[in-house]
Amino acid sequence: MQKHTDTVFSEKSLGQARDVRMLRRLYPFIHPYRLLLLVTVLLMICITAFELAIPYVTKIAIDNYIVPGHRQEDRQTEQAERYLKVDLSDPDVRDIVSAYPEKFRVSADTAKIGYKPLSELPPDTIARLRRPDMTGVSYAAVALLVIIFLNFAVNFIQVMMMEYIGQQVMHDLRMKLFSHIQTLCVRFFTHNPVGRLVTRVTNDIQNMHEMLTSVIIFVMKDIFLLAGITIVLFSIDWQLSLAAYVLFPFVFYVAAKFAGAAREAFRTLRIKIAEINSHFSETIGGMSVIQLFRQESANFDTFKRLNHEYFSAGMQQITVFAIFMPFIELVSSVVLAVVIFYGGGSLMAERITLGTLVVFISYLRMFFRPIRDIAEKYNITLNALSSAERIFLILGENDRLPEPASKERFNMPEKITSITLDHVTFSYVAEEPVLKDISLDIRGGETIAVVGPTGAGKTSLINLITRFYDPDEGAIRINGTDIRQFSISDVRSKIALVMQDPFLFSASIRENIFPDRPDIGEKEIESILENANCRQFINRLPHGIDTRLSEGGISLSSGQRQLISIARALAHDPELIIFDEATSYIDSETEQEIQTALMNLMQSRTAIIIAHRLSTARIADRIIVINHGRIIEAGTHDALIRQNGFYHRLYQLQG
Ligand code: TTP
Ligand code: MG
Repeated sequence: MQKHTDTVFSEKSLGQARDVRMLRRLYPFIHPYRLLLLVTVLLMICITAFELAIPYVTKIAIDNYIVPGHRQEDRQTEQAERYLKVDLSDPDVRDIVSAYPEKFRVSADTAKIGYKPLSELPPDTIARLRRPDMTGVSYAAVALLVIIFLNFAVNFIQVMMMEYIGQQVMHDLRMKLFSHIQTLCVRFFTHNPVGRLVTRVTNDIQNMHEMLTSVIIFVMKDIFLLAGITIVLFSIDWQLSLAAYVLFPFVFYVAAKFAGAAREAFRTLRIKIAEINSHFSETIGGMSVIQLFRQESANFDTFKRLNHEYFSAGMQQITVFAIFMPFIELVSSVVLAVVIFYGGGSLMAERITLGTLVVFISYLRMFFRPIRDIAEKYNITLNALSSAERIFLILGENDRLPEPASKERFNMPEKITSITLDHVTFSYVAEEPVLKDISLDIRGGETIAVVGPTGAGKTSLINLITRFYDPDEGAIRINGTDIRQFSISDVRSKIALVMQDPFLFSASIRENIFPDRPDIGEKEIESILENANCRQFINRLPHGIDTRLSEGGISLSSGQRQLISIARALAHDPELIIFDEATSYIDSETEQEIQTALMNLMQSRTAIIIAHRLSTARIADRIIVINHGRIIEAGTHDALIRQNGFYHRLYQLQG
């Protein structure tokens, strides 16, 4: 039998998230929404186009209407001077032109006037001459408004769709994770603390959601935007673009360095918070021990150290960002300065238009925003990737007991006639067997008591019969068939287990006793409660059987919890009863109640009773004494007493 390797999902073993592979594993969850996702990507391309259009419309407004330049035509005659061209088909314009003949140069159906003579005209005349430009500017303004409105609308739709996809994917992932965790075997849960698993299903999924909705799609948008800006700038003026982009290799170099440092800082932070978490949950779990042994201040010192380390790690991370952000700010200013210097020169040399300079400045401002954002998103991404890694580690976890293939599966017999343990050896940890070569035959209807000192392996024996674990060697047979050849669920359907420390759910007592029988009649309930000796104390509770138990059934004593657990077993009506007696102190009255309830439960059933009190053991047909994982004595109470061995000594000790 192979030994399972212990799978412990600690923080330290993680780290270099294999980013791309992680996304590939996420893909099956995105797959059902791929069409929707495609639409959001298309919408995002629209949004990018709108954002790119805004400065471009400004450029058109400036170059065509606000500062229209017609100068080449007059180059040969005089030094370069800018002219306004007016249309003579407009009668008002014709009147103005004839009023100032010395200022205009008329040719065919247009007239030109230099900006200098134009500025000497009365304002209302200027306004009249420039009316077509004014109209153009209005069109540009309307176009801008339309673009902005469309951008807003498309943005809204895109965000809604993206969020929808994100929520859906996380919803599915959470379901998958939950149902997967439910199938894992008990061994897995002894290795993985509750807190950690809870974090997987809640926090880690949330982290991935953030990445999905705010990173992937926005990073795509950023990339589109950066590419779009680059293309537009180079097509407008490649020389000025070159000047603007000269610093970029350097920016990318620094960004890569930053990424490395940020990842390192992030990893440390992650480890530290995990340490704080586990320390905290341990403190809460062991609060009574800590308080009893007055360990508060020592415990606090440990926390103080961890907290301080976390603080330092946080500061380190902040420092990395605090350097990167202003650095990008600085570079963007330098690039702007270069553009203003070089572009300003080009403008004065009339190599480029004012609109071109303005559009360069606006685009470059837009250009640096995504770069700065990418830094922020990098953080979210790192977070999400390590969350994803841990989620997929659990999803990849297959620590289950093997189930027989349906073809080879045996049908569970209606009646249990025998339970056989055949040379069973078992260990939780390799090379440290807790059960050694146990052989035992239990006939149907027989009551067996198992006694032995603490740690002898009694509970472990039960763990094998209920198939929480499989033996390393040997076999357990029901009616001669290895229980590994039945389906686990079939085996368990025949068994009721009253645990040493019964777990009750935070639901009403009714739901705890009859979890799968909501339509059970009052009469049957009465008889089960009566047989389980629960009637009395349940009647004393504020809402009787409908009293809700707080989490873990803390509001009941351990004796009462065992009684409820016996009622649960009775309601289940099993073939085989396994009863693990509570080790905690129970007053003799409750003990008596439990014992009679147990007798009722065992009637005409096969029963294995782990007895800590020899008075309980006495009710059995046969007593098995276990010590250090071996059966050392077996027989009836009287026979064992006569044998004068281990059992006899136990008996004397308990007086
Ligand atoms: P148990 O089988 O729990 O011993 P027990 O039930 O006889 O003891 P008690 O009377 O106190 O209830 O444990 C046997 C050994 O197996 C012991 O060394 C602890 C170890 N063990 C594990 O390692 N993992 C487990 O999940 C259990 C139940 C026990
Ligand atoms: Mg035990």
